[in-house]
Amino acid sequence: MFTQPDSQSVQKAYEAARARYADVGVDTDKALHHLAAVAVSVHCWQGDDVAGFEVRETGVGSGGIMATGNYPGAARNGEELRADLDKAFSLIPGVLRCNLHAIYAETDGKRIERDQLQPNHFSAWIDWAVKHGIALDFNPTYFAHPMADSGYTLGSRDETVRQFWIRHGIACRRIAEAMGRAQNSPCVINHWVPDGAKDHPVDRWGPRERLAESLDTILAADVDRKYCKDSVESKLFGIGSEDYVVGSHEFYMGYGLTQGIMICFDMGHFHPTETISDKLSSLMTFQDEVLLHVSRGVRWDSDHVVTFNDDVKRVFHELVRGNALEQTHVALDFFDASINRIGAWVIGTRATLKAALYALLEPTVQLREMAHADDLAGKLALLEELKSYPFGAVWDYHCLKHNAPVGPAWLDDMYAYDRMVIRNRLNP
Ligand code: RNT
Ligand code: ZN
Repeated sequence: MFTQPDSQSVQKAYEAARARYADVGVDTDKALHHLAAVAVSVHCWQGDDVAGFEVRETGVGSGGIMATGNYPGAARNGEELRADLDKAFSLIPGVLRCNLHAIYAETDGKRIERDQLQPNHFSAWIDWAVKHGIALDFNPTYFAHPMADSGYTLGSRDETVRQFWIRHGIACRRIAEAMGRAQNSPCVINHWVPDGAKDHPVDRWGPRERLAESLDTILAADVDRKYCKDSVESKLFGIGSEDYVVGSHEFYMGYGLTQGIMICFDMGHFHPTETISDKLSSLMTFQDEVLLHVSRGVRWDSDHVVTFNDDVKRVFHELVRGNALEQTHVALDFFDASINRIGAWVIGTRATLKAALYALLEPTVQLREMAHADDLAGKLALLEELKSYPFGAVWDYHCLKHNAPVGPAWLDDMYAYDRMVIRNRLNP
């Protein structure tokens, strides 16, 4: 349906764009070189609506996150999910990482409790990743489990529950360490717990004390931090935790900064008019690295598919302006079950990379000089003019160079895969 432009015209458009950008002091080749080093961590859970492969009884609560929609053909096992990821990755330019959750363990049909998970339950993932040269990241799954049904895990008053989740956290750090060793680079492991209350908790203090204590125990386990890099993720509210979330932004800022643990900012986890772009320079005045969950909040939902919007652009502008892109781990976190899931991945990842490139094409030095000279109208005017610069030609060239489809040509791959693979999952 959509034809790919021929490479010569992509190349020619790029050359014209390169000249336009050079006029304002921007080196597009250099920007593309930087972009190629941004390895976005693509979340496996968009591929099956955060269901996972666990052998477990039905009727388990979601733990405050929920994918809505019923687009057919969600991946049902590791092979299908990896095949879907392969397809999506082939439609995205550049090097990517893959982000897994503990519920994606492959246990040969056996029921293995989460506190008993081991690196070998992820060997198919590790083999796949090594074969494709993809680094893995990891997440303990502290939700969607009978032990999380009270709404509390690491902050629970019930010692049996709390200890179970502590053991899970430690088991997951060992798995992350094994992944890190296999790929010879750190595996980022992000701890997010759903703990909180629907309405009027009388004790907001105890759960926070217990959460801090639980994290202390998990992080004290004997795991090599060269391979396992921990982060903690806050949230404002979730489904069923509207009034109170134990792991709030302030809680984890305090915890991460005092304990030397990385902070994860999820773009959908703040007040509707609050964005994370302004938080980066505040946090990074005190800490070198940060993890992003690139996402899009829409009303109550924090996990819509990422688009190339102002919020995401602002995040990358901040990182580029602060020279912090290299210290930033860029991960995606959205799940939409109402659209083709390969499409969701490709849309969101390409949008994120576009935002990174868009920021890298800014004449930051010049803008800063104008601002410092109090030429504020000039600064604003240049920012506005840049919006109609031939950014698309530079992006297209990047796709071409990395053997990814240029423009909407990737949709034909998505449709074909949908017809041949996804729809067939309904009548095996
Ligand atoms: C939940 C957090 C968390 C999850 C994933 C699945 O609100 O954003 O990051 O979305 O771990
Ligand atoms: Zn998140």
